[in-house]
Amino acid sequence: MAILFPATAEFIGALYAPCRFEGSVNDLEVEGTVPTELEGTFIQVAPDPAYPPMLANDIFFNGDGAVTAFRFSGGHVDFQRRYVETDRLKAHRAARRSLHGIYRNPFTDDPAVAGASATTANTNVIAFGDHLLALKEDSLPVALDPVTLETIGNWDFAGQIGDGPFTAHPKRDPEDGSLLAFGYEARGIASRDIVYYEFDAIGCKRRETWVEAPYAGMVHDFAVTPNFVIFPVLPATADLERIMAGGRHFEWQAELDFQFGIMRRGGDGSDIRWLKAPNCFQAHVLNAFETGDLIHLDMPSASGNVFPFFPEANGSSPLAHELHYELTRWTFDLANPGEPPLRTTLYDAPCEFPRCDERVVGRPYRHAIMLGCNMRLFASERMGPPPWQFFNQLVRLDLSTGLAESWCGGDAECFQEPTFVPRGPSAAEGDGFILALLNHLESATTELVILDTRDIAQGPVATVRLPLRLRMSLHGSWVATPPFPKP
Ligand code: V55
Ligand code: FE
Repeated sequence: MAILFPATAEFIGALYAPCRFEGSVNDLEVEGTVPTELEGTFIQVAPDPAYPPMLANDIFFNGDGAVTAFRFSGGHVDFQRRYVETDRLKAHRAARRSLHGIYRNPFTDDPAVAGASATTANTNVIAFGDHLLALKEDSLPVALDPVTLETIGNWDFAGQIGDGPFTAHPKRDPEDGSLLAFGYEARGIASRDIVYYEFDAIGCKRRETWVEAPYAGMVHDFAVTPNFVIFPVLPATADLERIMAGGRHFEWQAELDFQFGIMRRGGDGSDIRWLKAPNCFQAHVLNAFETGDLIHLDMPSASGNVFPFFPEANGSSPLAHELHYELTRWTFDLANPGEPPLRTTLYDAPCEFPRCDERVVGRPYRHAIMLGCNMRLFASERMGPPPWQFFNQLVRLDLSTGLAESWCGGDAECFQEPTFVPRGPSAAEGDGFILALLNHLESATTELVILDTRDIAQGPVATVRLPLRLRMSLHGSWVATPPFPKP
């Protein structure tokens, strides 16, 4: 019996063919010189389906989480990759096949896994307390051993939170190391409930606040400032009847406003205020900050749906080139609560995977890094149209001047999310290094490039070669040594 992944766009090519490798490779090849300031681990996670889909096809967001760690020491880099052994993956391995149907629809799953945790743990991985936490927004985090990457299990913060959803984009408060997070659809599939959590630096829950969103839209990321949190609710909505009938979890609503929920961190949630913006697509938060009565929120935005796998009810979704993309600043005036947010453009070109220096989360700040896409730099005459989620530019934007510097990875290459590492504990904001995986579409190889923020246009100061290709991933972070030793 043949056992094959489908030859659909979701499973082929240098970005999307499953990788499925687990293991380690010590002392990777290095071109150039790895800065010795880099002492620590770059961790990230990719959706990487371990088994062909149970149904005919599947979307990128539904793959099993595979965590990669690059351990840096003394100019050397070791590589380690391991699947998160979720309850879902364990069940698939026992059956030697997938038992789950479509994305976040338990009504399409094999009855053998009914009621079990279905997390794929595939969206982000962070260090918190004694563990790494692999995150998927519909489920609890999954705790991993930081040294071996072995899976410990679903993580409810030692019983302090219920078995519910938990965002893949929690924030660390740079002031005290506390972890701020939330879950949406928090009282069941398609519910409008959002739960907000704060944990202190050692994981003791200090707040749990419940609010209701105006509609059951996706809330992929959020923003925090010293006094407020903001929930951006996307007009991609869940509907229980549709899901129970075996339909998609999310459907794009082209007539629905985008909504921002602004809530005081210290309150009971009753002060939450919902502000509308015209229909648009925004998933990731670069940063947010307060100045007096104003709150500023910076997010890449697109003029319409960028998730073709969550189309409108009639099945349609715009083509990528039909949309306008930019980095947007939304300014909310707390002194004029009736006013719609003021919209300004910070960078007028396609951009995604925005990151700031994590030491300025929630504070006034100056530097952004992100991925861009410039199709004039892409060899479409050789390559044809690029695959979904294609980024050939690394961009560093100075928000104080509006000036952007960039480096293009090549005429047929795609970056994965960049991560910023400060040059040292007392480095100025944004001064340090950028780490990013770079996939070469023609040779189907992957490298880890390291750029110096003082001159990114010159290209990498070091290129770390890998003896295997890595699948397109989502998010990750830098964990400085100490705390985690080398295996
Ligand atoms: C996103 C990714 C997800 C998901 C929901 O990028 C939203 C947005 C990788 O999974 O489940
Ligand atoms: Fe994300």
